[in-house]
Amino acid sequence: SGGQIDFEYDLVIIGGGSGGLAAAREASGFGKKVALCDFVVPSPLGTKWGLGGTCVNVGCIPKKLMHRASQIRNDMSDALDFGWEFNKEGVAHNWEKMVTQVQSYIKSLNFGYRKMLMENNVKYFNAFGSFVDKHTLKLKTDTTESIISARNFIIATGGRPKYPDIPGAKQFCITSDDLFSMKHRPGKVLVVGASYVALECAGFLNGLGYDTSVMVRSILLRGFDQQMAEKIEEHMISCGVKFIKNTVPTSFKKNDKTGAITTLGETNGKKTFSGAFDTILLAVGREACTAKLNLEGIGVKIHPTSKRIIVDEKERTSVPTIFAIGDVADEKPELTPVAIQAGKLLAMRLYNMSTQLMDYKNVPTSVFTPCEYGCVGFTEAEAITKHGEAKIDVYHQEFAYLEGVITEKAPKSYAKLIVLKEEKDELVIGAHIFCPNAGEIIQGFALGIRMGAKKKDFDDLVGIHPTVAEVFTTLTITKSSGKSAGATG
Ligand code: FAD
Ligand code: NA7
Repeated sequence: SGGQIDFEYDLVIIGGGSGGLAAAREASGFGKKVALCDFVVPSPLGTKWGLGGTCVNVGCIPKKLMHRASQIRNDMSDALDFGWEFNKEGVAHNWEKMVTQVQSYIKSLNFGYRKMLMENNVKYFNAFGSFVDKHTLKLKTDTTESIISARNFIIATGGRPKYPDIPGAKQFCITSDDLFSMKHRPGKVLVVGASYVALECAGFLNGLGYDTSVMVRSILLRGFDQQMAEKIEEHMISCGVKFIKNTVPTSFKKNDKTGAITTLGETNGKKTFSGAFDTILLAVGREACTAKLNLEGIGVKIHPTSKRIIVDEKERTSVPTIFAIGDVADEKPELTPVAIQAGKLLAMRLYNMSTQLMDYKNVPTSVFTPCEYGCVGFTEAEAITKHGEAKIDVYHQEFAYLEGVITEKAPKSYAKLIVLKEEKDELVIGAHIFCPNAGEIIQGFALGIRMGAKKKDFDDLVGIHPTVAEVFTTLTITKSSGKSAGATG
């Protein structure tokens, strides 16, 4: 009727990760006929996993659990300072046991997502999707091929680790896709790259007792506040992580007798590095999964260099019936809660007459290095670029948190608030904290900043004593005053 074509599904979602699963659940809740396909192409070394996408299988979840595993080592050393008595020599870590425990939890999550789709009447295909035309998708498994049609599609295919074009890279090196299920102990490790993924993995590997070096091409944590990145580096060095700066790898060669991988590296075209490692973890960025979807064939535009899908504020691609969310969408923060929120709001706009757009501003985030870093809003450099140096100020303080004062190895913590001076009571446009559990702390303050909190609101807020978070209620020293913000002890 009315010239409407019948499609098998109202909505088909390509990719069963954070964003795809959230959109599927929400859309089916509005009584729509929904299908979702998810397929994990094995890593070059053959690693694969179940339903749930990057976060669940090879991202946030195993990463955070291994971060915790490594922190327990610090807790044990702190324990001695707090009067616990045990034989330190008798303490050892069993990598295989940790991996088994983490992987068995992941399996339970994979099962939970299968169940969730079933309970919500979402048809699940364990198949790789690619477009035939704007309304038709080809589904391919290792042995079968089929076709389904839908009125609308959401592309939520995420990304996968990049490999540098260097001899031996794909043959001998692992990425985060392989690390969390690796059956044997890592041994002596080289991490290549300085993104948060690189630093988090280096942090927990070192914490678990493995000799760990990080090869850095330029700066640490591009895109993050650079003063905070320096604090992370300083603390990681104090924990024993080695940094090989201004160096890129040029080749990886495996010694078949010893199993060691010899790595050569160079600085400005000159050979400057040679070292042998048991494990080389490449963490040089991620590549959006757009190449095999036949996007050019149906007119969905991707960004020429990032290869990510260009979307408007409604997550609409250049083909108006096709949407893209999560890591595959261009210029969006690559974070699980961002993908989930975008998927949920998109389904509500499609099927529940909502007009609410995803707000990509003031998304808090945390870097789970040995001492964590949490932030929301502008970095100092971004604030200066956007508003000019004269209009901003920074309240800051270095501090020793109470739990660390009687232990030997506590990191020096640091907090800062970036404010717009011209606004009455000074609008807070960025909050940064480097301390244990920074992620837990910044989450709550992000609400304040989203709601337009002023510096005066932070000052009027009564702290909880003694906590780390209370530092945000007592900041009085500005950078412009030139006064020292060093810890007073
Ligand atoms: P994904 O979760 O990647 O899901 C995409 C799915 O689509 C995958 O299952 C993929 O196999 C599948 N797929 C791809 N192409 C096709 C196709 N053609 N057909 C069928 N299926 C296909 N974020 C945080 O918020 N906090 C963290 O602490 C954090 N830590 C991370 C640590 C690591 C090591 C990594 C790598 C990432 C981390 N992230 C973290 C980022 C987070 O994992 C991603 O932002 C999030 O998973 C993106 O969700 P998505 O739905 O866009 O894609
Ligand atoms: P990013 O942010 O893309 O960073 C990749 C890192 O790897 C970065 O440190 C790069 O150094 C480094 N890199 C890239 N190519 C090479 C080569 N060939 N050799 C050595 N080092 C290299 O990483 P992610 O994709 O993991 O992060 C995704 C998002 O998370 C991103 O949007 C961030 O905002 C947070 P560089 O700084 O370019 O010199």
